[in-house]
Amino acid sequence: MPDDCLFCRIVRGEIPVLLVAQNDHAVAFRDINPQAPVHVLVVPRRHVKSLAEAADASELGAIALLAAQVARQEGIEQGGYRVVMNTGADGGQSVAHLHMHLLGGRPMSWPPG
Ligand code: DGP
Repeated sequence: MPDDCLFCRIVRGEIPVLLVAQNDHAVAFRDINPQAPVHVLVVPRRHVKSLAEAADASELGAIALLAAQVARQEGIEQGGYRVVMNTGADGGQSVAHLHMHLLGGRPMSWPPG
């Protein structure tokens, strides 16, 4: 739990966010720079740098299930949505604390940029 990790600080409540949901393993809050009508980040409470360093299947499962719960809460389950885990430099990861993007509320294109 590095003192200077942005998402650790958010998990500890040191930086205000629009909280959407939480469980024992993960916290969901609105992205500061939304790329879709619904854009929520789901992060583990525990510091994990990225998916490449993840080793706890129940923690990863909790993140994915919280994203699905938020999709239901936000009313985008029926229309569909996208989850993304940018990982490392080529993956476009800018915050070094594992996070899942939940994006929805509009049609998504493929391939991503
Ligand atoms: P990524 O590029 O995949 O590492 O995504 C990081 C996301 O984090 C990016 O979409 C913007 C978001 N973000 C960065 N700083 C903050 C912040 O202080 N608050 C919130 N709510 N989101 C942030």
